[in-house]
Amino acid sequence: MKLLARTLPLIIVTTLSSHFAIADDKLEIDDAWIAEAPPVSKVMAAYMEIENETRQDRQATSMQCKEFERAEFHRTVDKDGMARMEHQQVLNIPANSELELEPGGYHIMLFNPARPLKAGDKTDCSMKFDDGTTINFDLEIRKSSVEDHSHHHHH
Ligand SMILES: [Cu+2]
Repeated sequence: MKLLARTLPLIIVTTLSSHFAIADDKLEIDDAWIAEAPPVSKVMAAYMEIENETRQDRQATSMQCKEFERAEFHRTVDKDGMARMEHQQVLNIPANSELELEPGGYHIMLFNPARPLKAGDKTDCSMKFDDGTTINFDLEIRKSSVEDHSHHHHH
């Protein structure tokens, strides 16, 4: 007598995808604020942390605020002892890292406020990214603890 051995088809259910929950893959903006400026100021500087918790490099491509005509990405660089601002087309935030916008480094330049903004005020803003993500957030006006004269010579 012969026993017929049969191999049952092995069904492998792939559950790999559940290890990469979309909920943890995200971009975030924290601690967003504008340094208070004299009421006559046409230009204000904004700072924040942009966190990229995704596994891909991201670029912030544009920003808009309700009470400002336009926003630009800037970086303050030291050239021959002089603080100068360079306009940046985009802000790069590498995968699994964060970009800190702070006085003396990367910042957002906000032009032509619709009204004088003072410490404690807030304005609605949104930032767009290269993958199509838009993040809405509040910018809070705060008294700046850091002397930053670099914006006085803005053209
Ligand atoms: Cu600037």
